[in-house]
Amino acid sequence: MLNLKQLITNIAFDLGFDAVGITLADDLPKSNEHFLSWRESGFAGEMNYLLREDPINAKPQRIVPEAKSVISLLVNYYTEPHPDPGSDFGRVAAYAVGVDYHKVLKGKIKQFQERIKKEISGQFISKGFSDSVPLLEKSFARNSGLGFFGKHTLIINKPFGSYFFICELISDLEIEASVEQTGTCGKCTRCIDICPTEALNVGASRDLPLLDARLCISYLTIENKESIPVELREKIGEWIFGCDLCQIVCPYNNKTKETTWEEFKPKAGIGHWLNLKEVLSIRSDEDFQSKFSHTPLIRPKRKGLIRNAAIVAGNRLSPNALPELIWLAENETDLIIREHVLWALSKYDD
Ligand code: B12
Ligand code: SF4
Ligand code: SF4
Repeated sequence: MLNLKQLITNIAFDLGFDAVGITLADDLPKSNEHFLSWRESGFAGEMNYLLREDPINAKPQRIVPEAKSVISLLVNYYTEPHPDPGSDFGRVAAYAVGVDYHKVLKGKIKQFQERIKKEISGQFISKGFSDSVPLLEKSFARNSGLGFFGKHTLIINKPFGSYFFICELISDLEIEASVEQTGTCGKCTRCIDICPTEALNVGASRDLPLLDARLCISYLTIENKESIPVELREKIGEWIFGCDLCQIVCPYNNKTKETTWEEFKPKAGIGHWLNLKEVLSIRSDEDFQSKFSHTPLIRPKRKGLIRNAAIVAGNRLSPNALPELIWLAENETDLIIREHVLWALSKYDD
């Protein structure tokens, strides 16, 4: 007869999850302290969901009061990037090339809950999610034996590298905990050195870096709803949505295999490169919704994505984007879009 841990592991693999690990649903006082000091330094920027007065991020029993365990699940999203099609295109981070993972994983975690219920022939209390609850998902994934913290602050798993999503099921099931995975970056500092905005160079020690989200291209192009500081615009380079530079240079990602999840492949979504002219010519929120609502690119809304496209067009001096930039400079009423469009046009004159 299978024990509960084996049973749950088998169900997870059967549903297509790439790795599974378990940890106790206890508070993490050290992580909590680290999190509080990180945000007190201002590094959380304007991400309100990280700024709540009474943070529960290191306290799973604040999410499920009866919780005994956290099951962490890993989903590989990596697909080989397509070669750069040239200066008329902007690059999309690998996690966003397919269908919106929030939607896909919500359904899959529900199936996971239902399968467990069926196989243990009984009820249990649980909450499952990915990136939608204020829990320190990386700390719990590490404690579940799914990997270790890299200096880019992401979790690295042997053999998957770091291109994966983390999901959790917090429940009242008592399950034997997994053994933590050992691993370290050693003397490597490639991610810190490649980061164009020095977002990983803000801590007291390069051995335990902190990330200043306000400098990270991922934050600037996705989470930030306002103007992008002028001094950072050129550093954004070709990235229209998110950034992968600190993962691209990481030796742990050298042997990463392509995802088996069809939903995360480029043909299921908008792919690795976006045509700048096409983005800049989206005239209404409805038009934007119909193009992007099935993808993670919905998050910055029309305003944010056009802002990003203007920056990339200015950085790459895209010939095809130029007429659209001129049209927007003459007709667009949104002040943030206008400001970035004028900045982009000034680059063509340099
Ligand atoms: C806010 C957020 C962001 C912010 C801030 C990122 C950050 N590093 O904190 C921004 C917008 C910049 C961002 C960017 C990205 N994100 Co994000 N993000 C989150 C989110 C919602 C919360 C993270 C958080 O609480 N940060 C606050 C800091 C203080 O917490 P922390 O990093 O966990 O801090 C702990 C460690 O520092 C730790 N620690 C302990 N020991 C050690 C040892 C070392 C060496 C280090 C460095 C740290 C460390 O102590 C802290 C407290 O526990 C999580 C989902 C979630 N709920 O966890 C996804 C999440 C972290 N993001 C994810 C992804 C995929 C990305 C991007 C790759 C997307 C992209 N391509 O553009 C980038 C990567 C940028 C980077 N280098 O981190 C994945 C990461 C998966 C993985 N392999 O680890 C997550 C887990 C989402 C998910 N469910 O899959 N993200
Ligand atoms: S995602 Fe890009 S900007 Fe953010 S820390 Fe990594 S390299 Fe720097
Ligand atoms: S690039 Fe080097 S320092 Fe950065 S996470 Fe990978 S191994 Fe660690």
